[in-house]
Amino acid sequence: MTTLDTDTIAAIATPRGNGPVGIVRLSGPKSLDIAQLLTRSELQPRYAHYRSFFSKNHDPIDSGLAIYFPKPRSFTGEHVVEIQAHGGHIVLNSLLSRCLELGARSARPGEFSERSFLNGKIDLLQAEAIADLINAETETAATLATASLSGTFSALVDELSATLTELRALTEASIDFPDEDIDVMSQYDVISRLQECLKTISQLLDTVSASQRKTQRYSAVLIGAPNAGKSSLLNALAHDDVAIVTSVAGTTRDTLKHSIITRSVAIDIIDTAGIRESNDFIEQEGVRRAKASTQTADLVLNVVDDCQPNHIDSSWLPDNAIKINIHNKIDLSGRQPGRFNCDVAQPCVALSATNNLGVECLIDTIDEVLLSQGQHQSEFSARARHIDALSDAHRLLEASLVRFNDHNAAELLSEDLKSVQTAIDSLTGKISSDDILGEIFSSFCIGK
Ligand SMILES: Nc1nc2c(ncn2[C@@H]2O[C@H](COP(=O)(O)OP(=O)(O)OP(=O)(O)O)[C@@H](O)[C@H]2O)c(=O)[nH]1
Ligand SMILES: [Mg+2]
Repeated sequence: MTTLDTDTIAAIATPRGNGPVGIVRLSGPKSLDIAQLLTRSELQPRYAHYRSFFSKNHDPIDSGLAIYFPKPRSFTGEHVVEIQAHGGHIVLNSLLSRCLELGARSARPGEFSERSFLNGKIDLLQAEAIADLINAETETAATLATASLSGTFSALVDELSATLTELRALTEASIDFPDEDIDVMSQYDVISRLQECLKTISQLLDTVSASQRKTQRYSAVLIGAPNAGKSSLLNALAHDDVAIVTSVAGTTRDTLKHSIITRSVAIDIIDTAGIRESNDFIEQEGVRRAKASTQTADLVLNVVDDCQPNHIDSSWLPDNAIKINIHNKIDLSGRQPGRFNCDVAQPCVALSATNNLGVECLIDTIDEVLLSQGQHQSEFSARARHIDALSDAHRLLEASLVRFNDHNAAELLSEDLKSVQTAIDSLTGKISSDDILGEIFSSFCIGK
């Protein structure tokens, strides 16, 4: 991977399938030539030309807009042309094939963003934010990705990196001029400022972890006695008839997963077999699977029939399980839909799955319970890679301060600070191996 890549790349930049408009994007030195041959006309910079697009045999493939963005003021920093045509896959594939015939090559997934990064148009955090914005499943995830894309996260990281550069320089100065009258380290408060950096990294770690929690996909498992209405509730949450519902106790055997999007989170809801003692081997296996699924779930939705609230023995639940108690069938019991206090530690929601009463309140409660897990404010989108890099930086800086305290050796501190800065700079990609870059960009979609 290199910034000197001189290939011209092309890809369909709009989703697969048929739509009113589709875009083929070109980037690289031959983009303009290719587009001019395709349109058999001259293209002015930044002007939307309405043109016909021609095949090798001079037959029109389609007509639409061609826009030329000369380098460096383009998304990739290279010459870019966007061809907007009708969005049928035959048309777009014909246009792409023609661009390839004229000298472009097919872009790899994420290659446009990769070039944008390599040409210094965006940093790695912003490149990742583009992928996060495209893949956002909730409004929260999209808002956080937009903040990252605008550079909020990058600015904090760059500020931290600049401070570390300054403190490294001061540490080096104290090694180079040991006999000077002034003690550089104490005159410039190097150690206390490094302690401030440690605090900043720790706060950033909290923010990033909170962001990751907000954008992760959660799982919630429905448990309860047979016939409590677990499968009916899954169907109500899914707005679809995904699970079999009957009045026979023990209907559900397999665990059944369905994904829903609440206002703020994407969540897999897992329906399970009703918990009871049984001699039926198949039902026993269902109960075993129901219990096992609570071990990895983020949330337990404990469903009881409000007419006969026989709570199951739940001593097997993980100690730290986060639980919402759901009283179902209130159309029969007469209880009002919504939150009520049956236990201060766990929210209780009264609802009727089959009459769709109180289900919205349950969704709000799920959001509230899952999102209240993080005390810290999230401001931008974050990935495991960011948490790893910040954790590394924190660990290394903490250790280097301890070492300096023990040995008072500026040489050692200077070396240590180099590693801290490498970890911090890996976030924005100032220092990144080709392997890491390859891994990040290959997870993007083609055409981005
Ligand atoms: N009146 C009323 N009936 C309900 C409600 N929810 C579920 N039921 C009925 O209760 C019975 C059992 O519902 P299910 O959703 O299959 O219960 P389950 O907990 O999945 O049962 P198992 O799969 O056997 O563990 C069915 O006859 C449903 O129609 C409700 O809110 N009101
Ligand atoms: Mg069921």
